[in-house]
Parts: sequence; C-alpha cells; structure tokens
Amino acid sequence: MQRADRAPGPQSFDRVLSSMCTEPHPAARRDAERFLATNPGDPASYPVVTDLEAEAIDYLGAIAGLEDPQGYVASGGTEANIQALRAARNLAREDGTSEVNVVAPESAHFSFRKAAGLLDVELRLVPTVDGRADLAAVEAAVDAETALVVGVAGTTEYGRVDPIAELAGIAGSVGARFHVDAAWGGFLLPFSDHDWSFSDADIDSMTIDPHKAGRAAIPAGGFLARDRETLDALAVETPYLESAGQASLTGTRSGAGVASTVAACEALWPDGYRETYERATTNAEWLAGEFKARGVAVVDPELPIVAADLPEELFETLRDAGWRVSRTGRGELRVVCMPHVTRTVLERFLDDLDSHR
Ligand code: 0PR
Repeated sequence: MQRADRAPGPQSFDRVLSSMCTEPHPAARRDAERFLATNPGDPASYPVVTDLEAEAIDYLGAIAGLEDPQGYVASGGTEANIQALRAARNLAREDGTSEVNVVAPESAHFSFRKAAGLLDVELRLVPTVDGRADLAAVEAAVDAETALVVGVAGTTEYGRVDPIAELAGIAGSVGARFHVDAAWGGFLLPFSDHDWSFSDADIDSMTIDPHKAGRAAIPAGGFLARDRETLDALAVETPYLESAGQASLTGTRSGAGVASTVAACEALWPDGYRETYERATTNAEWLAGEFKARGVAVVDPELPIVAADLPEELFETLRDAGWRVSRTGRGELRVVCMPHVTRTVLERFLDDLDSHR
C-alpha cells in the first residue's frame, strides 16, 4: 500500500490543553481492544462483558457513594444526561404530569439542550453566581410541573461545583427528581472536600464518565441511579432478545468502554485516582500563579481547570503555534489539567506564551 493511502496515526496529546479526555491507562487500552467486538446490548449472547458491566457499575457506585448502584456504561455524558431527563419525564408522565419542565443552571453542559429538544421538555436555565447555580433563582424557577432539577459537580468551563445538597432540597420541595452531572468531576471529587455524592445528598441519578477523568477508552460514559425504578422507567421490551428489556439509549454498544472502565478502575481506584487528582490540582494552582505573575487575570481553579483572560491575538498565535486550546463562552483560555498535561507541558506552553508577548 502506498504510504499516502494509509490512515494517519492518532495525534499526540503533547499540546492538547483544553480537552476533558486523555490517554487511557495502559490496562484500559489493552482491555478496550480485547473486548472491541463484544456487545453489552445483548447480554444473553455476550455474558462475559455483561458481567464486566456489573463490575463497572459497582466501581462507579463506590466512587459516587452509592451502595447498591443501578446503571450502565453509556456512550458518554451526553447519553447519560439524556437518559436522566428521559427517566424523569417518563416517571412524571406516569404520575399524570404531561407538560413537564427541567430546571438547570446556565453552566450546565449543552447536552441538556439536546436532551430537552429530543424529549420535548421545557428547559429552564437559571443564572449562576460565580459559576454556581443561584439557589434563589432555582427556587423561583421550579414548580409542580418540574420533573427534574440538575446540579453540576464540575462544570465544563470553570470546574465549578454547585451546592448539591441545597439543590437536592429544592428538588424535594416540589417533588422533582434530582440529577447530578459529574461527567468530568466524578473521578476527582472523592478526593476533595466537596459534598457532591449520593452519600452527601438525596440524588436520584448521576452522570460520571470513565472516558474523561477515569482514564478509560472512549466510549465510556457512566449513568448511575439510586433506584431500580429509574432504569425501569427507561426500559423497553426486547421481544426477540433473551433479555427482559433494554434501558440504554443505544442498542448495540461497544464492550470496549465497559472492559476499559473495569481495567482503569482496577488499576487506579482509589490510590491512582487520588494521585492524579493531587498532581492535577498542584499543576492547576501552579499555572494560575504563573498567569497571575504575568499580570493575566485568572478564574481560580476549584477543580483543576484554569481559565485565563488572554488577549485574542495571543490566543490565536498560540493556536497557530500548535497548541490545542479552546475558550470559554466569555473568551478566556481554558486549560484542563488532565493527566497528559504535565508540568513539563505547561512549562513549554508558558515559554511559548512568553516568547509571543
Ligand atoms: N457533562 C459535562 C459536565 C461535560 O463537561 C460534558 C462534556 C458532557 C456532559 C458531555 O459528555 P460527552 O462529550 O461524553 O457526551 N464536556 C467536554 C466539552 O464539551 C467534552 C469534550 C471532551 C470536549 C474532550 C472536547 C474534548 O476534547 O468540552
């Protein structure tokens, strides 16, 4: 075969600074490949990966403080968030509420907008204060038709954690369900002093993605629920399969995500994830300090994301120099301190920044 006909190799992570994904753990990479051709969507035909999925959910439950976890490995956070809305909508309809709404902070990931559109549910986005849900605004937005309140534990742009217990209280006061999106934050927060987990608050469902800070291979999202009722509200009958029903949104699913989740968790929970969290936090604090020392305003990292107010031209120059960086809605450079974003990488980035200033 001609060299030009071959697919290019995957790009290196060297200069990827704004991504929530990272290099999988070596064991996760190995097991993703081993289980590539298995389909957890058909448990009767693929029992081995089905057993592994139960293990994956047990790990996610242990991480998120849930004793008897229900759930499955989804294609990603988008699917998990769609499913949280879908379960809440279906349950509200069963209770006789037809025109349901969902209340979420404006910091919520755009997947909630997709979910609301798909499910024909009104999405009420409420303001934030310093990047966290404004409780008074949430309280004003909920009503008897609210099927779901959403809290974010680790926002996409600034890594902020909403007041989870208080949001749970507001959801409870109107009989709504409560979902926490910890898609990225879930593998970091157990090592912080935040209240965010099923053991801290009355949470019904959670998004917690192994393919982000969990170091599993893509696609591995996590959908967790406290009660079986949630999965039952999602399940459809599968007449020609040997299984009773299917709760996942997609039919055929990759066993790679399931197997690599288990492999990553076996290798890293809890000590490896704690080390990753500590290194990332130290790097984020160091980077924030370096920006400040250069007179660049930063949003202080709560979780290891640093948002820095760089001039537009400098941002473009850094992109042209090959740095894979993105901006927040307000235009700040966003550095997500994932495991591949080492101190050496950050030093090289600052050297480039200094040489272009
Ligand atoms: N919830 C939160 C809090 C998220 O940050 C994201 C994705 C999702 C849900 C949706 O997850 P999936 O993308 O798995 O469906 N956050 C990242 C973002 O939008 C996704 C991402 C990851 C983007 C890697 C770029 C990238 O290189 O920024």
